[in-house]
Amino acid sequence: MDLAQQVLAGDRRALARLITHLENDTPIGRAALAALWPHTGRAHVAGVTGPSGVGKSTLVNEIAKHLRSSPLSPLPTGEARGAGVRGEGQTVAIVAVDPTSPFSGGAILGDRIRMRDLSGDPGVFIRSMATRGRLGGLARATGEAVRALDAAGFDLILVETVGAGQSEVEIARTAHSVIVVEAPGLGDDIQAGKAGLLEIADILVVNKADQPGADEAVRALRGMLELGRSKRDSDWDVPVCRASALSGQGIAEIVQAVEAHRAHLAAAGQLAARERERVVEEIRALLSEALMGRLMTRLANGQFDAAVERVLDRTSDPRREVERLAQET
Ligand SMILES: Nc1nc2c(ncn2[C@@H]2O[C@H](COP(=O)(O)OP(=O)(O)O)[C@@H](O)[C@H]2O)c(=O)[nH]1
Ligand SMILES: [Mg+2]
Repeated sequence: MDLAQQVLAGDRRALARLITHLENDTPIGRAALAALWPHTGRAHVAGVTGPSGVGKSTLVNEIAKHLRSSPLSPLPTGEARGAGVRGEGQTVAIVAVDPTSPFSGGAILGDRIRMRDLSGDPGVFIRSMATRGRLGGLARATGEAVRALDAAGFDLILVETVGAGQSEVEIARTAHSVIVVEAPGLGDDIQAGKAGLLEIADILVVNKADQPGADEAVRALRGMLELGRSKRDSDWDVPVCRASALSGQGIAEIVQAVEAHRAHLAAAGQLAARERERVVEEIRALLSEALMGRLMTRLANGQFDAAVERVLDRTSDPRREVERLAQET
């Protein structure tokens, strides 16, 4: 059996290996993903984003636990899914995109410890994506890992990203449902508003509701929503949920909100629209990576560096140099 067949057969170690191949963009990874492509498009993908420390990892952990213990949830599409992942409850994959260096690794280690109580359950798969150099590559690798998990038959894929920086907002945006998490006491302003996260939110969560200031945070978010900050889908009323992930409170409501959002997307024909948006983003990202790669290999030795020097010594400007470089190849 090749890697793709192993993944389809429910082999978790093969799945982990495949994701490493996708991270490193190897020919084996590319071939396996191509073979898996016809099996993708069935999972529901939920992005979980927000500032660092608001409790996103704790929350996704609790959501997974909740789904594993509630077998009658309506989220699955009903078709027979990939072999080997059927169990009680829905199957859940968690992809944590961590912006910290793979060498500092602190947050990843913390996540591993927190998620330990889910390990051993074959219906849950947890993966931290390492940032190797450029964020553009990370967005591609994350998108591809999500497709691999989709083909492997997971019903729900939760993608955790820190909501800072354009690339990470992009990763979150390619989900079917975007959950933006806030916590009280992060300062006077709602962080999500500043980071442009409210615009992409389908569901808002004020986590750490056990801490003072939760009511104010909920009120502030509602106020911002009334000002029309969420324009992505005018037919969907963005719910503001309160949660205390540490104690598991409010998790059921969040799961219900995701299910309601999925049902809304399906009824409104929006699932197909979002799937199209995802594919557009995927092709766009791959195309720019491919074109950039091709351009860089075609440039004569030193041409790029010479352009940098000309811009630095002010005899030229960046745009002029880009036009020149693009023309010369
Ligand atoms: N008081 C309180 N602390 C929480 C809650 N949820 C998470 N935390 C804590 O907040 C810290 C950051 O949580 P984490 O899930 O790593 O946040 P992330 O950076 O958004 O993924 C950890 O120490 C958690 O134990 C909550 O509901 N209430
Ligand atoms: Mg985290």
